[in-house]
Amino acid sequence: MKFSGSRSLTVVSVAVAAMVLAACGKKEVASTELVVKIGHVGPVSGAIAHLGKDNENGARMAIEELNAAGLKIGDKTLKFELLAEDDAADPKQGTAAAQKLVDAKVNGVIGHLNSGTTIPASQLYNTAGIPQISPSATNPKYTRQGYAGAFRVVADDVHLGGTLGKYAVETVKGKSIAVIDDRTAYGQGVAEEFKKAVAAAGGNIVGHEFTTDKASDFNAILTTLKAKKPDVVFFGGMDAVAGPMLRQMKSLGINAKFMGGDGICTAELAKLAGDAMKDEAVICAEAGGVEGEQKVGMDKFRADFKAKYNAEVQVYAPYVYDAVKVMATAMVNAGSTEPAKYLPALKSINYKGVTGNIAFDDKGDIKNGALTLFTYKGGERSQIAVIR
Ligand code: ABU
Repeated sequence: MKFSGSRSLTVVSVAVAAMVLAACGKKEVASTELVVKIGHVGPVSGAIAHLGKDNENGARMAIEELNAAGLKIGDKTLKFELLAEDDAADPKQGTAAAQKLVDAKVNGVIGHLNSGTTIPASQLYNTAGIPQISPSATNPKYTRQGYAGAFRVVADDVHLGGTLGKYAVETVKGKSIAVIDDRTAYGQGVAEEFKKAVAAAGGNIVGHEFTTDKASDFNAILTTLKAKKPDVVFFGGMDAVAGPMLRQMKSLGINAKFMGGDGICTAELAKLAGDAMKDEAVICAEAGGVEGEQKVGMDKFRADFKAKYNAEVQVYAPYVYDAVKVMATAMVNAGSTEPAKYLPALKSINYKGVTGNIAFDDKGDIKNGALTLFTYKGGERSQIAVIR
């Protein structure tokens, strides 16, 4: 683990020594800026570009606010710059994007969006000694590799799949439960955790079929599952696949409840599924959530985001926003933007964000992480419950 070395060349301390030659005489007014490079990576191209843009906009919003606030370390004003990269949700493109950020000597990284890109990229950031906060990758492996600089501000798939599996049996009263996953690090992982929880709750898995994150034709696997008469179908994957899958389930006359994790729990899912999404037929979970007084901050964030980008929050923009602010707060608390110096402050952060309180456990996972269960009514996400 390498968290040493000077960033005097890398954290570009720009001495903007403004030589103001006042008319009344030569007077030098020195103003200094410390440029802080924050990398962000998500898929802003491809099938889930709407989710990557959602995340990236969350980062932009935080960066603009930080710069407007004029944070200081000593006599230097922090000037945050966003270096935004596209990984197209592809692991190889993810590591290429990570290498670009390492080469640019960023002070920290927020991302990636997908577990399948976050996990391989984390190895590069760890070797380079660059702290990374994922706002949305939920595969547990990410924070279980022993990397001192890997953090996550959402709950993981053990929590997500486990809660949904129990809910499918105990609340939805599923008697014959089918599973489909897209074979990604996220989809496969959350599906396995779901199955474990179904079994622990005494439920019956009647079939498990597989697809990919690029597939659009599910007739063969859905026909196989239809023969097993499922009353619940759980999908481990993202909304871009879930939408067409729901349409094809309708065409085949499969009336099962459709469940999934945070990857399907988006504002976009209703549009992707069209008239195949009946009210309360889909149940999903976001890997975070706020209740009571904390909802005020989240509601304000959503309204501000909509006003700024003319778009609803998909899922994780608020978590990205908080992750950027958490990193900046750690820098200010440490009095340094050098990764090795602000890392201890990041580890011990206690930050009140729009997504709730953020503090990390020994692995870098959020402490006391929440989940929010949602269904859809009239094409809108509708909250069922926040669960801890
Ligand atoms: N957590 C769902 C989407 C991102 C991922 O973990 O792949």
